[in-house]
Amino acid sequence: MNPYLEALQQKLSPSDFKKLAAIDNPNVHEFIAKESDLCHPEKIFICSDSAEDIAYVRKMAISTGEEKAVLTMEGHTVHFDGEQDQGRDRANTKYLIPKGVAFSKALNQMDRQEGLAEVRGLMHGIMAGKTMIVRFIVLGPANSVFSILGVQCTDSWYVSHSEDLLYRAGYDQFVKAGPRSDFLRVIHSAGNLNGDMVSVDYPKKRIYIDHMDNTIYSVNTQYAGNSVGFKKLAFRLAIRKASSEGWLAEHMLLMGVFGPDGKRKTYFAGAFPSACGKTSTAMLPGETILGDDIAYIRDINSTARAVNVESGIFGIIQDVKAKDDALIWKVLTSPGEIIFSNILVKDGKPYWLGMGEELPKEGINHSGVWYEGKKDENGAEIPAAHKNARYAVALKALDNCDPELNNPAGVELGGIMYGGRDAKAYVPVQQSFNWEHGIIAYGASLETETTFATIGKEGVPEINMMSLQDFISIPMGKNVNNNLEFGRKLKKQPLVFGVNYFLRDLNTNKYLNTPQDKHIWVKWMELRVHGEAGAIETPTGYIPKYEDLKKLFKAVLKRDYSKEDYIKQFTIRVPENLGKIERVSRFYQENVTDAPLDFYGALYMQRQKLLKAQAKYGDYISPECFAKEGE
Ligand code: SPV
Ligand code: MN
Repeated sequence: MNPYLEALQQKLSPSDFKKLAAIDNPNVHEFIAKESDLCHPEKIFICSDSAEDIAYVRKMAISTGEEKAVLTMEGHTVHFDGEQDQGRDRANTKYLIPKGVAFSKALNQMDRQEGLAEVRGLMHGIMAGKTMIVRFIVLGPANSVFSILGVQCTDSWYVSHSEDLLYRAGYDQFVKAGPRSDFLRVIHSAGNLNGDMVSVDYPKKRIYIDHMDNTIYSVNTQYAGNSVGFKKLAFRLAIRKASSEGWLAEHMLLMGVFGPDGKRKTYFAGAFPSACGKTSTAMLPGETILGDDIAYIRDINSTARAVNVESGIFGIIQDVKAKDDALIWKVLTSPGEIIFSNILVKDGKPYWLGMGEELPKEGINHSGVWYEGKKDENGAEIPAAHKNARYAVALKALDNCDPELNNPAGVELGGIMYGGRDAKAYVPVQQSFNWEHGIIAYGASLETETTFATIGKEGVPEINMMSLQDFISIPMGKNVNNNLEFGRKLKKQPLVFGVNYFLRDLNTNKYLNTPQDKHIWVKWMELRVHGEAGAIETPTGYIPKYEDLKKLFKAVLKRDYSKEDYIKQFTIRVPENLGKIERVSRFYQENVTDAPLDFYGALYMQRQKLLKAQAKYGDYISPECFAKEGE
């Protein structure tokens, strides 16, 4: 027996000891022993992913009160996070950087030794009297070139239960793998909890990423984006692994889109910052969903193939309505395993903002007993439910879950889309001139506004490179270059599209599209992949022809699409686009020392094209001007 296993024996029941000993990997035992030494749990529970162990995790989440079984529907529970713990915490999430290593300035970072001392100091003895739960997960389908193994130690039954809904079980994979060290490690503690089982030490919340040891530390937080280690935390480590091995780890949805015959299916990946339409795109009615958050993409036989890293959805519930979101509505209102978070509960029923029903005037929410008009400690009114209230559910609960979800070879990508909250510049959908142009002008130049998914002010415009800004763990220029290189090696490159669901009228400030319109854009992309729709060349990319969209609007949404709407939506706004290029260039010049030359070259080209068009047609150019040029 290795010394780590021996040291752990006293904290393990005989059956837990047996489960851990079956994993013939001293590196695993060492990690658990080290974290047990640090956190001093009273007991350690090893989850072997058996039905019995999984049921036990769920039972404990409820019996400890981390999840409340107050909802009438079978399988539904609710978890509440603290008022200061309702989103990903950018300020307290930092990379630990060894001395002498350079990292892009825009990335939150600190000295590794100092960070380790601080966070390990905060975690010292933090699990006294509690159980440390050990979970084994495989990211991506099992037995696949995509698979990455991960271990998490946590004292939260809620976190552990969430992982059952969101990830593929990995215990057997660890048993099979034998001794190896290339697995991701996460150590999490919710810290001190109040009577409602909510983390209270939020001033001491820390999420630190130590890539030297492939380890993530997360403490004094429960919000899943900060605590479910296999989500955005392991993602940061996967980005580094991908970078060193020549593949891509992306903040992307994966979906299947049917062709006009209803049979041909083409797969798309899509990068959107949080709360910018990623999940609702992946769930478009009549299409199939493979994933809504994180994808790994590899070059396999010179084609781009992708898998969903996860197997569930941690989705925003605000604005989910019976009429517009029939698929997920059905899941959320039927029996089955779901963890709701930060919603309002009244008489055993869940309520959320924008659900299309009148909300009760009182109930239980993240603030405890809630009543209309209740104020927080700063005097601000507490809404019935939090904007970032969510649900966790396994993908297999959805009727339109794609059958390839667990295919070890992934799916071949026909196209990739990038979209942010861009009120002013980009048209609703456009296709890049080529791979490089798409990666640079749509991906690396992605601009958006901050949303409620992260703690802090909403609506602040920012650059969010490939929607990865919060997660990127390698120098930013290197990331751009990795993407460029990845595509250059492919024989069959996915087409690259830019989408913008948030374009507003410059005069009235009203949105120019309805949320349903995104369905038309993806259907147009599908036709483009198969050469079945034309396009008009503009300075920023190829845009759709009116006639094609008109047909699609009629066929898919049963709506008439007016020429007037088309012209408003697809007018090229030269001053706004020049402004975008300027902001993007400035951001990269100030923050990114290693941006490839191609990056500035592509922006320069786009600027020249815009200036040339401006000289000829003025500031706001109807798509019809460009259509005529092409004739
Ligand atoms: C996001 O905010 O991008 C999410 C939710 O997908 S989480 O990262 O878990 O906060
Ligand atoms: Mn996300």
